[in-house]
Amino acid sequence: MSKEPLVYINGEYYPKSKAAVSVYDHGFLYGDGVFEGIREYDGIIFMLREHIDRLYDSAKAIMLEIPMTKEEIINAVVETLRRNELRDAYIRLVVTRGVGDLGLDPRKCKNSNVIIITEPALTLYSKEAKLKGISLIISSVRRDRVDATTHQIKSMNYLNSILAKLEAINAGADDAVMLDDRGFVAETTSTNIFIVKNGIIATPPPTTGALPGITRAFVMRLAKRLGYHVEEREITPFELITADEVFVTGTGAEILPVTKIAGRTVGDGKAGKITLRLMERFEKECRDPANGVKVYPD
Ligand code: PXG
Repeated sequence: MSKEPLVYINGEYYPKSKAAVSVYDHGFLYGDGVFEGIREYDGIIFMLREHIDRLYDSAKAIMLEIPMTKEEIINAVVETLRRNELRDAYIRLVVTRGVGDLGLDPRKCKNSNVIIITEPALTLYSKEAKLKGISLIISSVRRDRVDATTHQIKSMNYLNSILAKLEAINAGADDAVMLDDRGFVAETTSTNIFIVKNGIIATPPPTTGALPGITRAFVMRLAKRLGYHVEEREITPFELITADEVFVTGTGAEILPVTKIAGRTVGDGKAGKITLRLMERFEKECRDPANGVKVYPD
């Protein structure tokens, strides 16, 4: 039998089958907690510091104290990967409010729980599937407002996204675009979205309630370095449907072309030129030690 993966919980390592938190944890009872999804490519944890910064920002927004320094968390992520001997992994870092009573008062939760799960990286999409692109519906479920449970906070409450995902599944599409409460494009259920029109790249701002994605920020910088004009601005559903190219970005998805939106074919129905160029560059950049934290010494 192959060795069971180890899961980090509050400084201890537990075999996967024994890794558990209490049913009184407010993360379970109320979705009261924050998380990050992170990728390791060839022994490099891509953009780890940026993910940790965002974790602390999310925690600050919900007044959740993380009982470790950023450096301690980085070391714990590195150690978990080493113990599991992983070079290409998906990392789920979760901080929950911890055990409380059945009321929702967070003051009853004295100790937050810090959990690090690492798994071999799944290839979500084959190369052909990636090039074929994905189909999106435009969901009737609006992204939560910035003055409510905005996705600027990467919290454990994903029902807003899950409702839209269910709608996509029921419609036979791969995923759903979510609009903000004014009707502007925000993002998909778990990726940021970009359009290309006449060679100019645009993506919606976080004021739509979209998560300020780490991949999004990286791709914006990369595109600028390659000489493209990149705008962060409001995008209407009309602009989305009539774009030359559309692609989504995320830790799991990386960069994925979108070839169908709400039944309309995007561009010529294939991955666009600029999208392909960014995908190609991204594949190299995510393995560059300059863009992450090394897990193993040379
Ligand atoms: N928007 C939302 C709502 C997200 O949850 C992104 C955008 C992309 O952000 P990053 O920082 O990953 O570029 C996310 C990502 C997964 C997965 O398996 C990803 C997320 C949540 C759950 C699963 O890719 N968040």
